Amino acid sequence: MSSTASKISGDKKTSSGGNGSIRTYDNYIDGKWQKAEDGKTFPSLNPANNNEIIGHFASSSEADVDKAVKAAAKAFPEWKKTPAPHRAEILLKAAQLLKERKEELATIMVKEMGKVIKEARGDVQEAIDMAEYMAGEGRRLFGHVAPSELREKFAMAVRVPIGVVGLITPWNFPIAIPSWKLFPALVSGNTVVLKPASDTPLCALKLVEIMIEAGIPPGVLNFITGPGGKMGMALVEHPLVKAISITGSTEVGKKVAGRCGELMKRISCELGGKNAICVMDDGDVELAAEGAVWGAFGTAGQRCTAASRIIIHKNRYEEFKEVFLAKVKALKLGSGLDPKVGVGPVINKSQLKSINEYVEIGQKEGAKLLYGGKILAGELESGCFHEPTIFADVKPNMRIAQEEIFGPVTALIPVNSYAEAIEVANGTQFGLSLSMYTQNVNQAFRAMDDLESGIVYINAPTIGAEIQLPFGGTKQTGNGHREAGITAIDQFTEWKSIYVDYSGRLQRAQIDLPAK
Ligand code: UN1
Repeated sequence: MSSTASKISGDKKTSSGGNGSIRTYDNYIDGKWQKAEDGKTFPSLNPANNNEIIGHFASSSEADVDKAVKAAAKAFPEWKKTPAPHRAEILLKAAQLLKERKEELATIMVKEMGKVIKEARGDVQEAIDMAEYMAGEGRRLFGHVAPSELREKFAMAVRVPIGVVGLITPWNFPIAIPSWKLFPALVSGNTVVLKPASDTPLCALKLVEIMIEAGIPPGVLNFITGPGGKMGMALVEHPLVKAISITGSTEVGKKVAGRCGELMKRISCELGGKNAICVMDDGDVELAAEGAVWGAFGTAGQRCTAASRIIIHKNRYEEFKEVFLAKVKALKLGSGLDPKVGVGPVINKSQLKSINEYVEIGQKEGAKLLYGGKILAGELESGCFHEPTIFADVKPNMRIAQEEIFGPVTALIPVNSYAEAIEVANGTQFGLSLSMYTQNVNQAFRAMDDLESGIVYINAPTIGAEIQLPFGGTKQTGNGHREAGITAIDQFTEWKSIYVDYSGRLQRAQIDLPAK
């Protein structure tokens, strides 16, 4: 499949801000790079140094959303008819290109999003994995065949695409999460309007460039940048958009889901988490502390699955605290491009402020600030750096143990028993990822039953999901859908049940019963 689309995004401009040349990037609609209708742009900043502008991006409005959706609707009939194995070839080619550009993309990601370089490589790798997995789906997309209750009648159920789907993606996994939505949506035969987070438009744009190079036909993938709330709702409201998939905050997700409910549109939400690691009295404390550092402070705690609570059996509490604290003290904070750095900046100044407000809230609630708590001043002040922060002696009902902070802050909660650990772990409005460290096989299996979350880890932290398994959560974390794995296809397909009667006579189901 070939596309006549331009592979180069946007145009070049020279800034007057002393940063050298800063590019302006456009929307990609109907196979063409184009400016927002009203010509407005917004900057994307480097979170490690807000004086550095990564690029300027189209600040789109409803008119651009409308154009993108119409282009996707126009492209849908042909894309739907394109055999799935051919659709999949584009994903396989995209996987190849992602592999070739892994280092380049990871470096862009560190500059635009802030995560440390190793993790940025992992983010790109996750998109490669997803592209390869979903390319395989092109030769599966299994439906089912069931026996008919009547003779000479064939019964089957097949998957069909939904139509134009709107994908609203977050900044914390700025290539991986768009890929979780984009690849299954495309291989299933939908056409797409992708609206990435305003903090990380360049990462998503780079993925779009790869899709163009891989041969995605005009109109099948449209890309628009701009203010989240307004454009997100314009996508939801547009009558030609048939489904929305969103990853974001619970507050925004509920609003979008509510409106989709009224409009009878398919909606899949992946929202907040308040994930916990439980360390039991028979747990390996050294291993658990190592896992907790990674779970709580990886991606500066900005994962939906971040371990923002660590629930510890009282018999191991002091020991865990000591080992954990020593490891956290050894973490280096700084630019993610420095390979020695373990914790990078958080995404922007407003997140930085909101994270730091939780430090105050925790102290007012009576939790003990064991370590960190401050926004970095001095040399790193132009960036958004927050110290890794540990609260000790936290009570399960405190706000810092109930609300999603989305930053490098974790709460140590002592408990008296396995039963109490489970009660505390399950005792929030969320249900994304829960983990338990125990050496007791019976207790491990019991925990797999008892932990109420979409993802459970045993002897591993709350992060580290692989793309071939469903990803998502229970309770207020989502609305029952799952991303990744085979379940991703469910988000983006409708079932069509088909009966073929080749008997040549009228046969009536439920009525023409076999003679007794
Ligand atoms: C997220 O938590 O926001 O499971 C996504 C992980 C990654 C994806 C995380 N594979 O840690």
